[in-house]
Amino acid sequence: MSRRTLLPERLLIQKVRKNVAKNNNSSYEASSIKVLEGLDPVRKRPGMYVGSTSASGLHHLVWEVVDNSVDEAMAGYCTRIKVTVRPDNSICVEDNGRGIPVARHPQKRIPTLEVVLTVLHAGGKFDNDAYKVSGGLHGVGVSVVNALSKRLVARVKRDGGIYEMEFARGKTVRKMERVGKSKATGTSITFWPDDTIFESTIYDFDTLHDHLQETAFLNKNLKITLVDERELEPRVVEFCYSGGIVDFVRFLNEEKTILPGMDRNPVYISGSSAPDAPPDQKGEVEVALQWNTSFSGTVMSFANDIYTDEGGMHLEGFRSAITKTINDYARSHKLLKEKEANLTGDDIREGMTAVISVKLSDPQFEGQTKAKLGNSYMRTLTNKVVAQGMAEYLEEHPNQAKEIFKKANQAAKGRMAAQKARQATRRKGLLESAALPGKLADCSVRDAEMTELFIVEGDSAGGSAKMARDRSIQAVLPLRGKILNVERVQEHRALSSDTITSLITAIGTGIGPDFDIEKARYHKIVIMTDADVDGAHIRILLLTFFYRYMKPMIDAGYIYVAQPPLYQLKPKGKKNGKYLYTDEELALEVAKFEDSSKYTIQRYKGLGEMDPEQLWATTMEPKNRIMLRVTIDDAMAADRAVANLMGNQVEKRRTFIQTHAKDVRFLDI
Ligand code: 0RA
Repeated sequence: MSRRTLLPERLLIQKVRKNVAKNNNSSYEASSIKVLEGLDPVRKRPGMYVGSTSASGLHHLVWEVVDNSVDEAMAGYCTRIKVTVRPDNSICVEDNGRGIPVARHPQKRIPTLEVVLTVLHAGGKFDNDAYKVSGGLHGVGVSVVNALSKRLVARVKRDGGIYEMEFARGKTVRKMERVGKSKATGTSITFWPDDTIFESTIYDFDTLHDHLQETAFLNKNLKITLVDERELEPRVVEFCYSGGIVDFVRFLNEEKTILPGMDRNPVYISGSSAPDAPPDQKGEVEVALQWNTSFSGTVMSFANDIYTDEGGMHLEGFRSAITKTINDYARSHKLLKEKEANLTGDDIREGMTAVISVKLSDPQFEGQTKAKLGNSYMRTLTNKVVAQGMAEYLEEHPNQAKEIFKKANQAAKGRMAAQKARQATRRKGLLESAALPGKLADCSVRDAEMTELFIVEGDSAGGSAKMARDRSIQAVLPLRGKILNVERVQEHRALSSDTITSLITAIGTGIGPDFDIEKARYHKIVIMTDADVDGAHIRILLLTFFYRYMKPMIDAGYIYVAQPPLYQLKPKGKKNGKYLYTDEELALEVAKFEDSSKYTIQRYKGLGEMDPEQLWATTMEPKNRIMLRVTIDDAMAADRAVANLMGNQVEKRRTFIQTHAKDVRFLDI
């Protein structure tokens, strides 16, 4: 998810982490909170503070408030966080931390609670030795949430009392008052996102679920509850992981088969900088990893709980340590013969699931989406900690070490076979656009930005699509039969499949080390399959193919799913009917008639049942059609979905496809 831009300070409380709390005995006091600016800039340029005014920005409000509670947990004062979605789409975040201070702020002469919520960049001591998150939208402060909410109610239990205060669009509308007594402490923030700012103010359960679960994995023993009260029967989920990232790795591997002979428990390694390291070189490293039998790897890295989608120094250090220790072990134990080449990092990471979580005082986030950790000393530290921990693990677990080596060695063989296959196919020109597949009905325009490739199932649908299309900008590639499940075969096998090679050739980018998005022959690749279970299956296989071999195409937003209508409803005596795309739409339309003698319904089982004019008008004509853009928003969810669908657990796959065949949400669109 690209959700960060560089912001100078963490506002409310900086990301204070365990190591930090130790060095920093003085607690926050009202007087240490510095006042910088008012909230107008936030309402003027919300995108600068929460990334966007679309769904991602809307959800960001929740992450912001939750982050503050998590900070309380990290500082050792909070054990529970509860997030509730109310029926009116307001959000309530409650914690049992110390509570935001309510004492009068010495400079502002108003309650600190009010300062914290109405003043931008009012945070705890970011002016001296505090550890902070210097990048990201993370840590912009609850005042930003206040500014972007049409209403916000803060409730604090502290100093023996319960205090309440209310705001509207960042302005105080009810002064802080003591409304009761309590021996407990904690903060609850309820906010109603401003619908004049956000495109939509409807929260998505799955997005909240996945993010909060991830937060719980990264904060061992922290109990996070999510309650969705928008349905008749509230949905309640609770996350609390005593194993932290070890549980995270277990979870990521849940649908997969652990490498036989391996321990059920993931490998866990942790360490930190020397006690006498200078403050700007301090850090903590934690990793958990485990191998499964699949042919792809998943490595997720975090810095101060922020997902570093673009990797960075910690990831580099991790990778080189794993590659080196496994090669060293294989050499010294004669698993690798003298003449044999080293295993590559890719070989070793095939089937490896890993979570890396580092904590550091002053993280620098770089890269296109500010999701790449830039502090170079974290490479050295991560490398050192992981190399030492992994070497120890291998020495202590010789059987497991052998299994890991065997898996990587097979990957190496597969890689060499794939290289040969690629060379052979290249020699034959199979993946080059010069030899476009015979079945491809190409378009005449050559400017990729304007053109579209429709991938359809079978020759009959292919025939209709070819007749229906605008041949200047729309190309059609019919695929015969099922496409190979690329999750379950190695690349050289995939390259021996005609269907796969014709896809690669038609698209023009190549794959693997040869992949080049600049060579894409179309900027819209549209998967157009029948609206039945077979069609859903083919769509999922194609998505897996794109996910595994052409992920940048998904990231670039080039992959789409066409939405052909399911029904046509014709009122009696009328020539033209209405196309309907879902069962719900059909039910709504049918309800408008007195009885069933007043209309007829035609159900389209496949694209082949539509005549070309209908197919054009409903599904292919740019100005009328509905297409869904495929995006991978969340690496964790995507990987699990693909594993669920494509892994080797046939039963699970069948039920998943049956329940989700028509559910577009799982596509993460
Ligand atoms: C400033 C200072 C202190 C705590 C907090 C803010 C605080 C903020 C939030 C936001 C959500 N939950 C929160 N819990 C605490 C420290 C106060 C002290 O020293 O007692």
